[in-house]
Amino acid sequence: MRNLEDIKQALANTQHLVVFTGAGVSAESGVPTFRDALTGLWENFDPEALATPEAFEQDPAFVWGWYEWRRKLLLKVQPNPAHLAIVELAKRVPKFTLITQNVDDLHERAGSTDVLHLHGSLFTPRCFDCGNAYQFTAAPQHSVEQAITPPQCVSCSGYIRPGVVWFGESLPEAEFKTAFEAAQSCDLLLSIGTSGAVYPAAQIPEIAVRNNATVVHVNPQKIPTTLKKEYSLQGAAGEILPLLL
Ligand code: BV8
Ligand code: ZN
Repeated sequence: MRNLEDIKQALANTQHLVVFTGAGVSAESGVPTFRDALTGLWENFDPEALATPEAFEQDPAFVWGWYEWRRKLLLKVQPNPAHLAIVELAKRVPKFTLITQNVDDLHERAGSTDVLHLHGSLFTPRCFDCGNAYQFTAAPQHSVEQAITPPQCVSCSGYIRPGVVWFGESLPEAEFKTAFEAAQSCDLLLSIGTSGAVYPAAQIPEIAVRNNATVVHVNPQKIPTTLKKEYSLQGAAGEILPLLL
C-alpha cells in the first residue's frame, strides 16, 4: 500500500529516527498491557488506583505484591520480534533515540542501549522515604498471596517502593528533557503500541508532528491521523516492524 512505500522511503532518508513505545510493544512477549495487566489475582482492581503513592502508603504490602507479581512475570518472558527489529533499526540510521513508557526491561534484554524510561523501571526499586537505591536479592517470592510486605531500607528502615513513576508523580527530569528534544529535532518518529492516554508522555508524538516530522503509529487499533505526514500502520508490532526492516 502507498503508506508502506512512503514509510520505507522516509526510513531510507531519515537522519534522526525516534522510536516511542508503549505497553503494546511488549504484548507479543506475553506481558499484559497496562489496562489489562490485571488478570488473575488482580482483575477486580483499577491500575490507575493502584499505581499511586497514596495506594502504596495506604497498603504497601498489597501494592508491592502487585509489582512483584509483574516482575515475576517478566522474568519468565522474552523480547519479541518487535524489540529485536528496533535494535536492528538503530544500527541502520545516522541518529537514533529510543523512548519508552514501559517499566519492563525487554528493550534492554533485546540489545537496545540508552533506553529513555519516562515512567521508570520495575528493576530500580528505592526507599519510599529517603530514596536510597535497593538491590533485589532474590527472585520475587512465589507466593500466590496478593500482599507481600516490602523490604525495608537499610539506612532509614522506610519501605522499599517500585522504581516506577506513579500517577501524580513527575517524570524523571533528564529522561523527559532528552526525549522532548529528540521529538523536536527528529525527522521520523515511530509510535509503537501506545494508546496515548497518559500525559505528559503522550505529548512526544505530538511534538514530532509539530516539528514537521513524519509520524507513524503502529497499533492493531486504527489510530486517527490528522496530518499529511502522519500514518497509521494497523497491525501487531511484532509483524509490522520486521516488514519495515
Ligand atoms: C504527572 C508506571 C504531574 C506505573 C505509568 C486528567 C487529564 C489529563 C491528565 C491527567 C488527568 N488526571 C491526571 C492526569 C495526569 C496523569 C495522566 O495522564 N492520567 C491519564 C490516565 C489521564 N499523568 C500523570 O500523573 C503523570 N504525572 O502528570 O505529574 C506533576 C507535574 C509536576 C510535578 C508533580 C506532578 C505520570 C504518569 C505515569 C503513570 N505511570 N506507568 C506502572 O507501570 O505501574 S503509565 C502506564 O499507563 C504505562 O506506563 C503506560 O505508559 C500508560 C498507558 O498504559 P497501557 O494503556 O497499557 O499501554 P498503552 O497506553 O501503551 O496501551 C497499549 C496499546 O498497545 C493499545 O493502544 C493497544 O491497542 C496496543 N497494542 C496491543 N497489542 C499490540 C499493540 N500495539 C502493537 N502491537 C501489539 N501486539
Ligand atoms: Zn530509606
